[in-house]
Amino acid sequence: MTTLDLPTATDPTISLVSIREKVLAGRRLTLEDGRFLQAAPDLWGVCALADTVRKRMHGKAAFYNINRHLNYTNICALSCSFCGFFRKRGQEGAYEHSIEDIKREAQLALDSGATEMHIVGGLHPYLPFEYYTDMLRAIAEVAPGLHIKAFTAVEIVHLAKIAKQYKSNDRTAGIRWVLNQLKDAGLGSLPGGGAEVFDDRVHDEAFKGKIRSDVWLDVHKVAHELGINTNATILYGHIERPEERLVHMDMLRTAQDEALARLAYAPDSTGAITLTAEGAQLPTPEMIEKNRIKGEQGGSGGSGGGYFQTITPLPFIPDSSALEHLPGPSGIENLRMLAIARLMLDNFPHVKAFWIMQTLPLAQVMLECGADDLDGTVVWYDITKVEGDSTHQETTVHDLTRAIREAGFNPIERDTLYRKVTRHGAEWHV
Ligand code: V47
Repeated sequence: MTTLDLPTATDPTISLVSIREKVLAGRRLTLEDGRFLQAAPDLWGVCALADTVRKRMHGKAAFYNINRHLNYTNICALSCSFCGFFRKRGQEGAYEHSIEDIKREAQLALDSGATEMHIVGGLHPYLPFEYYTDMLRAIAEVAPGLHIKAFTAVEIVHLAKIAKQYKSNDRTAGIRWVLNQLKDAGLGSLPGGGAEVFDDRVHDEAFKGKIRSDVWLDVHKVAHELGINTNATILYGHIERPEERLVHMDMLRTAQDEALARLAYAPDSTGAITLTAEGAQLPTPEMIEKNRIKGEQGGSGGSGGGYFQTITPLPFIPDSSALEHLPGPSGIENLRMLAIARLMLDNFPHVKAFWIMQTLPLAQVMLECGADDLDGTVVWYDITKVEGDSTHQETTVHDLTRAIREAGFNPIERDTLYRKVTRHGAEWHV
């Protein structure tokens, strides 16, 4: 797709005015509304609508966290054409971190006051299953208060396979087994990566060999049933079509309806659960905890408390990938995509402008277009690099909060579960 290859909405009754009426009434937007938003010449009108929704959910709050990303290996059995990160074993630049390396990172995270470690890596063909549980236990030992958000759905399925627990006739059994093992070892939540675009054509052209949408959604569903919160992403601006982005968002929206229904939310007459309607209550950590306990006790009305917290639209970064010849999405397209994600995903509490991929200046503008979260201090990030060659990509709390204030919002430090963090010197609590 190029930025010029925009769809045209076919329903002449749809306009920004009709969509605004729906948004104000807290009614769910249709795919046809989405098509209109993708093509609407008035980008700032689209952003203003997304901003209305964001304000209704979060007021002037804009979230960030003190975190550390860790990519434990770039060795990967897959060769996705959008990815410039993977290496083959023995290839120049290939690496895998030892448990000792990871312990050192956890200590550095602890020393810097981080509340979260975000850990993902390639699908390493030889590391044993114990490497992953040892990694989690080692981090929990060094830094017991640190929330470990780790492993995309793609890695979870890979782990089920290397542990010989994955059966194609009952794949959720293997997924559940892995998630239970990881949870016991200290896993706190799942990041949203690996979703790419939920479409078989795009899958076969750009990430063949990776799990498909049904399996990605299964992993998140099982996590939710186990009371594990997760995130979601969409990787856009490469070979996908605008329509495929909308279908992807619609599939996430349906999966979130199911997760929230397990949290005892009442769907409206259309079956939709919109958190963006007047009076809609965001799932609170207390509610999640209550449902988790209920689920563990096998009580009625809640079989577990997990749900999707955040959607992060990821703009395709072409550098060093097999799709390097493509331009990648423009800043304007990034703003529109983020605004549409806010408007279509009415049952997602948070929309993240991941500053590493969007750049901090654009992420700052995105706070006016539907984003309420910027991710965190990050420190090291190997998967993509927008500026420079080093994978040291760190920002400070000072720079994050300044960016937020300058945009007219109140910076709120959150933990991974979006609880407000309060600090007293080196101590913090939620
Ligand atoms: O899974 C890989 C994507 C993801 C490229 O859950 C690329 O809070 C753009 O998922 N251009 C990892 N994207 C990042 C991710 C994430 C980031 C921040 C926060 C959260 C969260 C999740 O990055 C991968 C893949 O989908 N990716 N290559 C690329 N060239």
